[in-house]
Amino acid sequence: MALNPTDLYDIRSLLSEEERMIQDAVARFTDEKIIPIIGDAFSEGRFPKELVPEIASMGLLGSSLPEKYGCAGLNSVSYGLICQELERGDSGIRSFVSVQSSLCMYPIFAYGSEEQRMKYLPGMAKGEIIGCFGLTEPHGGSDPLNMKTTAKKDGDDWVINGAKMWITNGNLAHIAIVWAMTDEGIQGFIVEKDMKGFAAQEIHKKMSLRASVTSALFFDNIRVPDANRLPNAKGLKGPLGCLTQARYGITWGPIGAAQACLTEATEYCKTRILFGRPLAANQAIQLKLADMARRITLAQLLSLQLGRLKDAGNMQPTQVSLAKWNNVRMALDIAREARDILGGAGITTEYCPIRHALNLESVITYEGTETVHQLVIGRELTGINAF
Ligand code: TGC
Ligand code: FAD
Repeated sequence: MALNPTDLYDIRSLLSEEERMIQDAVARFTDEKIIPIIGDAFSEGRFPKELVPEIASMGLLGSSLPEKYGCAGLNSVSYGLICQELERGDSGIRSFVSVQSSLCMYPIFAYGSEEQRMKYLPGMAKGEIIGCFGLTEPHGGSDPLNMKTTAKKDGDDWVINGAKMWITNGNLAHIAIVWAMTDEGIQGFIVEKDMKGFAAQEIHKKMSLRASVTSALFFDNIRVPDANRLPNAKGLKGPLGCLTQARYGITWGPIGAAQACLTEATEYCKTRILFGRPLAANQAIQLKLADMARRITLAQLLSLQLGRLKDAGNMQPTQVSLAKWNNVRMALDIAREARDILGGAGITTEYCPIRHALNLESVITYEGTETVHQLVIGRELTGINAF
């Protein structure tokens, strides 16, 4: 029986029937709705907002949260498969879903009051309320404890001042989860875009994640009622807990990007005739394709085991760091290699590798840079904090 080139170890056989159905549904959506438009959207620097209603109606927003809040109540492996299939289309679409689900809906669910959950989550699941997550600041994202944005209590309100940088969905968002330093350490606030003193400014000239909105946020004496403070998050572990959820999904996403690049490079070199034979008949090319398949297989096994650990309630942040580092590095290397195999044709968005390679330059930086994740593992091994 012929093996599936993008699933050489038949990882699919380890999935439940429900997980396979979800993967197939999202794969169809990617093939039919994302892939036909994404090259142009990327070239135009446009987030394809028209896809949001269908993404929402498929239950892909906050998919792991309970049905009580209008969500699909899926397990973590299903969320991972959603990320994988969406990122096979484009990292920007997966980013939209990651931010909405893991960085905005998750903190409201995990740290919010029941009133906050009922107020925001059903609308967010429907895609009617879009969120963004403001942690990174202009002076250095790797060290979020050095936060300059402040929230000062004033009567029943909080007054927030400061700025955030590189915020996905910033100009699309109706609400922002804003992390600010208070007298009791870092706390999270649900800031609504209509609150006086809030401004979002889109960041242009990006060469990466062009089909995604990235913004700077500014807070000028915004008055936020105490009812909009997340009551159950104090200290850096509040935002880091959200990052663990998002980083988990990001371990899966780049597998999809790498699969798309392997598929495109393989098809191309089977029909490209050079020196009287298909490019694919050269050992040097086959070695590259084989290496891609090997690295994709290892990444698939890492993410699946991580997902099973997460569903069993046993996943540790260091394990997420290892998979985020490995899988994004794997995909970035594969996208660059696939681009090379396509020769000159590889530099246009007619083919996917350059778009994926450029996108993965962001993915390797956001949600903790590669170095940050390496240092997390180093600290786990040695017990010495080298940050
Ligand atoms: P440390 O002071 O040791 O820890 C503080 C508290 O947090 C706990 N903790 C975690 N909890 C959950 N998940 C994690 N990953 C956690 N890591 C630490 C820790 O146990 C402690 O709890 P407690 O009870 O003792 O207070 O902080 P640290 O030394 O671990 O942090 C250092 C470092 C560098 C790892 C951290 O600052 C870091 O991760 N920096 C990178 C920042 C980052 O990733 N920013 C991402 C911004 S959001 C984004 O990029 C979105 S892109 C989305 C998209 O478009 O898809
Ligand atoms: P810096 O922290 O300044 O790091 C610069 C370099 O120094 C990196 O190579 C880093 O690895 C290295 N470095 C840092 N510390 C050390 C050390 N101790 N030892 C050795 N090397 C070190 N943030 C949000 O809050 N919300 C979002 O929605 C969001 N979306 C994003 C979307 C995009 C497209 C991008 C590019 C970024 C996004 N970010 C977001 C920000 C992202 O999380 C940060 O870019 C990231 O955390 C790195 O921060 P920085 O860019 O300030 O780099």
